[in-house]
Amino acid sequence: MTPATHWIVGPGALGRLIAFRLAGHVPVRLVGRRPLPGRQTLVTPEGDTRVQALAMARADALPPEIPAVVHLTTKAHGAEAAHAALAARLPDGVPLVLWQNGFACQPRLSERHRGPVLCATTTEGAHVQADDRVTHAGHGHTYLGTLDGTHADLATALARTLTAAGLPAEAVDDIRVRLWRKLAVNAAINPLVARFAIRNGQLRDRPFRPLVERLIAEVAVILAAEGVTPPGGGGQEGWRQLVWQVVEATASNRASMLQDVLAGRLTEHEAILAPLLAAAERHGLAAPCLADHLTAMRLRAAALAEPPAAC
Ligand code: KPL
Repeated sequence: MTPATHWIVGPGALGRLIAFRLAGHVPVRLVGRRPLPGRQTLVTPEGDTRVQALAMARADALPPEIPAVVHLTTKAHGAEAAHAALAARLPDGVPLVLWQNGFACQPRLSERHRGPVLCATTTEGAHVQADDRVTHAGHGHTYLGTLDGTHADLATALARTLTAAGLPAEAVDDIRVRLWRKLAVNAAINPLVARFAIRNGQLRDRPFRPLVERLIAEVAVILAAEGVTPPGGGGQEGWRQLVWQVVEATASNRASMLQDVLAGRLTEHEAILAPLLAAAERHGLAAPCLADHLTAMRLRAAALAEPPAAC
């Protein structure tokens, strides 16, 4: 890959982690709606502290350069607006990498963007500590590919660049399945922990365990109808094993959706639950537990959007 600038649009925890790691290898520019300090600190999973100057730009004041790649690292619900704000500025052919959870913006932006669109799914863990400080909480793995399996060379080159920068990555030809698998895990865990304000490990106990099992059962039937193979190829048992494995591995964590709720932010319910319910409807399947969670999360989102009552 030529060493032209990688734009990273969405300087949250993941965006800043990617920018920080890539910066020693390729030119990077962080693009956001508001200015952030140019000197950024990264706390590594090993507990080391690294300080680095990162080039920044405001989304409404972009420099006149043509990026080699645009990484979109906003939350899922911000991705399409962030892309729309940039699209007119980009010549045809600039590759876009979508780092969002769920399966909502990926098919839409793959249609709309005038260049190759890679989707990424990652288990890298990061959280923001301050405007100038991000913690890389745990090493993970990233898979990259286009939804239609094209542009394998581009995916391989980008995976190499990320790997060399300390973010192990692999080009795959089944990213659609991998995105749905992550979505399945998120759908079985996140709405419950967000609504009941519990850590992931508490799902193992009553009264939550049967609620997780019901969600897994609904997800398994929907994804079987969608032709998304469970991990290990093992039907509903494959989904159960995957979800409970993740609950175990993240037992002491507060899931991203709970963190969003606690911080008063919009959650990613539309990107995670709505695609499952749309698939259920396409296949004539009932999914009452998923529907109940989506309704509850939509009510919360509507309340967030309401102006405070005058008093
Ligand atoms: O990805 C996650 C999240 O926090 O969003 C896990 C911990 C796997 C739960 O779905």
